[in-house]
Parts: sequence; C-alpha cells; structure tokens
Amino acid sequence: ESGITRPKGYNVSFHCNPEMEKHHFGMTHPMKPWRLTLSKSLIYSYGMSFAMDNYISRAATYEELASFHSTDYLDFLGTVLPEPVPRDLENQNPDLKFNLGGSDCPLFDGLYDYCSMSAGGALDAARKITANQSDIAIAWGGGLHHAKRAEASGFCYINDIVIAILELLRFYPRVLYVDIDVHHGDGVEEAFFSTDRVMTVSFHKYDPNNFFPGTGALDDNGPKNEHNPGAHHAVNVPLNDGITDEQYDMLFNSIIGKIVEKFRPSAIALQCGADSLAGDRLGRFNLQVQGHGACVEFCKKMGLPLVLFGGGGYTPRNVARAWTYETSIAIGCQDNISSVLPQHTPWRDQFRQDTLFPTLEQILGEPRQNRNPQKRLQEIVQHVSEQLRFVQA
Ligand code: ZL4
Ligand code: CA
Ligand code: ZN
Repeated sequence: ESGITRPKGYNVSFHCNPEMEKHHFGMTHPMKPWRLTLSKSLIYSYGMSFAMDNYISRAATYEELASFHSTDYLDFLGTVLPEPVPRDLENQNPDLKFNLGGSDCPLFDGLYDYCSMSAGGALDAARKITANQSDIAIAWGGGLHHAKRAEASGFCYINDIVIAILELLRFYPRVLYVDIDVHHGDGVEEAFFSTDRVMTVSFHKYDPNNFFPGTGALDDNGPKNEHNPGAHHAVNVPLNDGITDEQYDMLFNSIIGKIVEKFRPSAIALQCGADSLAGDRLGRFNLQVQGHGACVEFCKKMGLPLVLFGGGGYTPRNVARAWTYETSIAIGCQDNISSVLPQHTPWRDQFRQDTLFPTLEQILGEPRQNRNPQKRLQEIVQHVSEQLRFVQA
C-alpha cells in the first residue's frame, strides 16, 4: 500500500470491465465471475493501480469475434435465451446446439455481453502491446482457452486468447502462447495447428479418462501431415496430481527457456489459469502463489512484449492472491509489497489467512500426494528438446 511506484520507462496496462463480473453461471457452478472483483479489490488495496495504466475495456464487436468464430455460432450465441428452469442434470438433452446449455456451458442472463466483454479486454490488451504503449498488458477477465470456432466447451464460449493472438500476428511474425491453467489449452492449440507463426505450450494435468478435456499428451505436437508448417509447434506437458513449486519451476524454466531460444518469438501470450494452485476446487496440483508467479516472472525476464490472461481458478481467495502477486511482478514491485493483506482490503475475511502467501498446510491441511516422479519430468524435458529440433525461427 506504500512504496508502490511506477517503473520508469516501463508501462503496464490493466484491462477490466466491472460489468463482466456481475454475471452468474448459476449458484453451484464452479466458475464465479465475482473472483475478478475480489482480485481487483486486493490489487487496488495494495495501491497497484497507481503504478499501471487502468482501462475499462469495451465489449468486442461482432466483427472482432468473427475473426475466429463462425457467424452461425455467433448468431446463435447472440439470440439464445436462458432456460426458465436451468437444466442442471447431465444428458437430459444430449444434442445441444454448439454445446450450449449443458451444465458446463449453461445459458445465463447476459451471456453474449459477458463473452464480448471478456474478449474486449483481451483485445484491448493486445492492442496496447502492438501500439507499443505497454510492455505488459493484463486482462484477468480473459483466458478462456477451450472455446472452439463453432463450439462452446468447458465454461468457455468465446476464445478471447485466439482473438488477441490474431491481433498480435498482424504486427509480429511469431507469437509464443504459454498456458499454466491446470487444464489443457486445447482451443488455442487447435486454432493454430496449421501455422508455424504460433507455438503453443500447455502445462496441465493429463488423465485422458478422468480429467477434462482429455487431450494434450506429450506426443500430441500438431498434425504431422506432409505439408503442415504447424507440425511440431504444439508442446504439451502432461502432469500428474500434486506437482510442487520446485518441480514446476524446473520444468517451466527449462522448457520455456529452450523454446524462446529456438523459436525466437516476438511476443508472449501467457494464460495464468489459477486452478493450478493448491486447494483449487477443480485442480489437483500443489502449486503455491510463489510458484505460479515464478512463471510470470520468467516470461517477463525474456524481455518481450507480454500479454497476461486469466483463465480457470475456482477457489476465489487463491485466485485473487495469485493474480495480485502476478500484477505486482508485472509492475516490478513484488519485493516492496507486504505479505500481510492490507488492513482495509474489502472482503478481507474471505481470505481466511491474512497473508498473500499461505503455506500448503494452511491451504490444504494435508498436502496432496505428489505423483510426479523426477524421472518422468526428465523424460518430458527430453521429449521437448527433441521436438524442438524440428522448429526453426
Ligand atoms: C459443474 O456443481 O469434466 C457445473 C461443472 C455445474 C452445478 C450443478 C450441476 C451438477 C463441476 C463441474 C452436474 C455437474 C456435472 N454445477 C458436470 C465431462 C463433464 C460433464 C459435465 O479452467 N459435468 C465434463 C470442464 C469439466 C467435464 C472444466 C475448465 C475450464 C478452464 C478454463 C472446464 N467438464 C463432467 C462434469 C456443478 C459443477 C461441478 C466441472 N466441469 C468440473 N470439471 C468440469 O480450463 C476457464
Ligand atoms: Ca494448461
Ligand atoms: Zn482450468
């Protein structure tokens, strides 16, 4: 709250839309747009808004959404109405149009507005970068990586990341996409399967029969048909339950370091899904706020234009901690902020502990068993190194 100063000659922009946060997927649905309100209130309580350019983002236009999505899909999304009685049970209607209206992707009031605001924030962030007005642009309301061209999937209706990367590609020859959400970034991967101008890297829990979406095996690296320039440009890092900060940090630095060296991206898009944190309602990892933030710090150190997106995150107090810490890393004030939450933080009791960095014991009681043997992690690094032999800048 004190000592937060604007870094000289270094610009961070923050893009959000308070209207977005008012939408509801349904009482018991894990996705709570309100987590964005909680995150922002903690960020502001620390005084970080004084060290960034703050923007209320606009809603993306139909044409902007259509840079990736099919007009059939957008037209339907713009006209469907919520059901009077929400259908909570699965498979009551197995043939959903565009996968809309099931329990994962329910129809709710203002759905189209919610989607276009999420995409608008991501697109504004990308444009601040391409206009050379920001070094790091933050859009915590974006990061909805599962949406397909003409299909909703896994709480995602509009793929704001793909739309933002398409904007970056108008100005930069190559973009590196990195995804630390606990789920596989399948929608972004698929969108760029046939180009060598985007390299996608997802770290995720992989268990094809028991964990959504079931894709993202180590050797799924893009269609290897004869003339596909995008072959080898999808990197997947499949992980098991309980991975720790130390292991994740080793993997992340070694894999992203090698990729930056070989692929030589002109910009980085980083999806910071916070469901990879310990104690997440849907996640399975043992990552702490420090380990999650270390990924942002590493990407910042590459010295390239950087867009930060949100994503998953189903235990709001931990989402708010992670995205607050990561905002401080973007600004460069992470060593100057107090680890004790500011006294005047709204909803301070929501956080249970008054620290920005709760211990695993505080978060979980008993930490989740780590099912990632060191030997397997070495194999993953080895596979990626071999894959990179096929990648040219
Ligand atoms: C819920 O409690 O694994 C939805 C979804 C709604 C309310 C009450 C309905 C009860 C957990 C999840 C029935 C829910 C059944 N409600 C959900 C194969 C599945 C079919 C749907 O972080 N059922 C599908 C999607 C994943 C599946 C994860 C992550 C997004 C992101 C980026 C998306 N879908 C089995 C599950 C609940 C619910 C409780 C749920 N859904 C947990 N995991 C899924 O990567 C934003
Ligand atoms: Ca991921
Ligand atoms: Zn997720």
